[in-house]
Amino acid sequence: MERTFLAIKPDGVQRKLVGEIIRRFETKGFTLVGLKFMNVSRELAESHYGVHRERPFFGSLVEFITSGPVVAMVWEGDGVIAGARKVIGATNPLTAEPGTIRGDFGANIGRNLIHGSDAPETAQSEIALWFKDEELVNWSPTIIGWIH
Ligand code: FUP
Repeated sequence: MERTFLAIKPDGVQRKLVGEIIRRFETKGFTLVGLKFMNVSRELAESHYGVHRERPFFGSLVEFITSGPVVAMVWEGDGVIAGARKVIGATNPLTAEPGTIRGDFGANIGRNLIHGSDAPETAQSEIALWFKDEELVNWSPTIIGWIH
């Protein structure tokens, strides 16, 4: 079963959107397998956004993600990597479709509420970066098998 890494960023936490955001993935039918509320070290932030190291916004991105606590999560489900990105919406909340998290609640590309892995390779490396194996819960809600 596919897994992805999602993180509610400091703006989502400060705006009290944690419950609303988690609800959207739950009601979609994805399964929560890892969750922690944490401050992000500069080292973790720089590794997580390493691909953007040369971009002009790298400094402010690291500053922002370390500015307050985040909700780090691992979710599981068929097609969850692309599916969660659909629920999240486009990177820029101003162009994100209504009905998506960023489209409904965001107004600024630098404050776009949530991160979601963009491909199987990044999902795997981000899960390993943010979570230890023993922090992930192997379980299935589909005992009677009607979702998947
Ligand atoms: P996404 O995968 O949608 O989170 O977007 P990216 O990986 O392309 O960008 C990572 C973060 O960098 C975004 F969440 C917001 C920030 N960013 C900017 O601040 N300015 C930009 O021009 C592009 C991205």
